Amino acid sequence: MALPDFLATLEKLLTAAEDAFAAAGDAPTVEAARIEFLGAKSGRLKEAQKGLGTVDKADKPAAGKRFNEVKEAIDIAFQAAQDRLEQSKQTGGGAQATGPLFDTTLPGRPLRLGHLHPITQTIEHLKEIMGRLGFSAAGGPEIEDEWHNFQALNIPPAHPARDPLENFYLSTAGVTAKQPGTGAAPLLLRSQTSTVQIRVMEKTPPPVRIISLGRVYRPDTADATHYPMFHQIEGLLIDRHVTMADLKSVLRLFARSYFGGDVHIRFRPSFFPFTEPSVEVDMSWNDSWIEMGGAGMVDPHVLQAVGYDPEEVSGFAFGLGVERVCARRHNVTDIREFYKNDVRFLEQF
Ligand code: FA5
Repeated sequence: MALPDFLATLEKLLTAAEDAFAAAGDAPTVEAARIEFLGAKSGRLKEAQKGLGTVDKADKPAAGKRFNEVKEAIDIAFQAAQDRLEQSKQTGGGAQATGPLFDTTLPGRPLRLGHLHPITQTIEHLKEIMGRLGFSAAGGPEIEDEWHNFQALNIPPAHPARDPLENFYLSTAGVTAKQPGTGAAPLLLRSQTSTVQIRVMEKTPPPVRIISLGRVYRPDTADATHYPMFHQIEGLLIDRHVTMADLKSVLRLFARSYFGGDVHIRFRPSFFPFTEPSVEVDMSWNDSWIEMGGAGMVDPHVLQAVGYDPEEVSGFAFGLGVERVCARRHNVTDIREFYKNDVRFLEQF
């Protein structure tokens, strides 16, 4: 068969099939049209396919392509007829109408209201408590440079805390993460909110009395008390004649306000490069002790790094884990629960 004749046959077939499926108003008519055009044994499309075998070899690709297009178009027309029937059945337009699907007499469904995440609620609560003690909130970036995350905090280049395995260093355009201390200026996701101490002191002359609450990042394996992204509350007070007694008083007041009167607080000797002396802060509530964070008197090297005179002023700083504080208060035994996004857990707060 010549190509033009074959193509003309296909066009006629397509028009007839589309008309038949468009006109079919019920299931038996659609089925009859399906058998007529798409029937596997003697459907008209099958017949047309036989003609394809008689087209000249050189014209076969063009003929085959159009055949496939026509086949697809007829399939679509059939599918559209079926969908139309199904829809009319559901909206009551068809033979098997069962009444309106939407019952306007039913009461409305109540909207579910969300609420703040427990960690956000805790952050707001901690800000409010510390605000009453005269601390105002300050912030800093989560992507930090080594000066604010380490150097100004008296953590020298060779210090193990700067190890790439202990931090999330970033590689950005123009700044390459390199082995710390090799002269490049890498950026990293801040590993502690103590960075904000530096940023505030660089800009503000003493006295300073701030807290900073925010996200920090460490490549820690997640377990019941660790998560690679967590939140810290940092406190910093710089003034004349500040002592460890002030630190302990503030932390005790803070703990009492957050947990209630029956909380106990204890300091264990510790080490942080940016405080001297340094302590770990544990809190006990409902008979068990838990490490909440670190604290200490700001090291004179840090005061010097931001241009303060250590002979004139002194101060204390502390950094507590927000997830741990929140978990302790609400008897959550695994901080990973905060980040599973399980509504059954979250809606309890
Ligand atoms: C620090 O981060 C110091 N910057 C704290 C500090 C501030 C000391 C000011 C002195 C002066 P540390 O690494 O211990 O310290 O972390 C503080 C607290 O953060 C921990 O006690 C714990 O409550 C919490 N924390 C640490 N790592 C994780 C983690 N992976 N997941 C959840 N909480 C964590």
